[in-house]
Amino acid sequence: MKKNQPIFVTQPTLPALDEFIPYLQKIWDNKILTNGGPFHQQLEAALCEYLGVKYISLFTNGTIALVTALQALRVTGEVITTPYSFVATSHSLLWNGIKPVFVDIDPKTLNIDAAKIESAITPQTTAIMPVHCYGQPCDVDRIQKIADAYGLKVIYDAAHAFGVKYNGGSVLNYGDLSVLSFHATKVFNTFEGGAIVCPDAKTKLRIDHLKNFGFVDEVTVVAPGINGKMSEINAAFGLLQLKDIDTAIQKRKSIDERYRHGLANVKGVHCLSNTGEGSANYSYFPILVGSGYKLSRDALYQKLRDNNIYARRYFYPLISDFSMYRSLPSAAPSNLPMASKAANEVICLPIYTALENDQIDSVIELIAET
Ligand code: T4K
Repeated sequence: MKKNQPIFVTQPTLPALDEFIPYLQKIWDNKILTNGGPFHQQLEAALCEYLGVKYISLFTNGTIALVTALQALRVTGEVITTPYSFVATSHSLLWNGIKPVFVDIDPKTLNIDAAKIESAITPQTTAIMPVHCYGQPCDVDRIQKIADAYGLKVIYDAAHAFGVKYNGGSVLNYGDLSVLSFHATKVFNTFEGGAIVCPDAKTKLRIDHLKNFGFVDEVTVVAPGINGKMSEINAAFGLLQLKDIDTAIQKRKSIDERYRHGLANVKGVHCLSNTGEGSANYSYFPILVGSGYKLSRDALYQKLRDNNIYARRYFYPLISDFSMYRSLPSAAPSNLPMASKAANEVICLPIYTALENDQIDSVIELIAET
């Protein structure tokens, strides 16, 4: 192990620098830097094929993609969502003048509890925004049934769900739209980046207009769009990354297995179960530190830090605990007991392709030692 080197919760997978040079050379040669250039188009096509989805629109990041997805479907009023996520999920609602309504999570998957959605629906509800947290698929069939029964849109925050399968197909094909993040900390990254996955050409066209200020042609603007375009340099990096994505996911799988094996007998530590073989992307390795463990969650978090291991408490605090959400009736901790418990128990352990076995073992040893 590289001594005294900090171990972060994640680190981007970077291809060899000289492999990127030919891509840069092409950008320099043709001088198209952004606005839907050739690499942008190639990456959209390559991702549709790799992910098994019909249409994809690339974005500058996942947050602008979420904001635009809501615009694309003209969502207003109230949207039912989870408090157990990164703030960008709910922030995208506030940026659209929409009121988030928080629903508690399922303690097994830490995703929105589909059984609790119906009782949160009001005449103002127009959509549901669930999150495939850590890449675990939501209860997509049940959520769709509820949406159909009440005429609601479903926009999945699929920031963690790159390449995740459900029932043999991409989980990104569920709901009206799915939104990906390609941030540096994600399984597949373009430095910064994101995308909206959509089922038909008409919706893609609307999304493409919205991410380009609403321009349809040189003189026609059809909507108050935003600048959400991915640049050529990010798209080129994505194309290069995609070549090795399967190897990267396999490496993550082996880290996941090593942690599970090493932590199996540690009292009070629970590893979340993965969904069926071949469907996970191993984007995070969350553990829940329960009352049966010898230290509090925060004491363990600090102990890891003291040993140069920068694990993270994703997702603590809950979104509903931040000042801009706290006064919403649905943000009351009594409405969100399972989410509150998870937020108080979770630690995401380091997982990334360059992590070495002795580094994983040192994390396990620190957690397991008595
Ligand atoms: N929805 C969900 C469910 C999300 O999780 C996210 C983003 C979004 C929507 C929004 O998507 P984007 O707009 O971001 O595309 C990170 C990421 O910034 C964020 O993308 C991610 N979720 C969130 C869960 O984590 P921080 O503030 O915790 O990241 P940071 O900078 O502390 O990085 C964590 C560790 O990663 C560092 O300790 C070291 C390592 N790192 C980080 C960066 C940025 C690197 O090694 N290299 C790097 O370039 O938010």
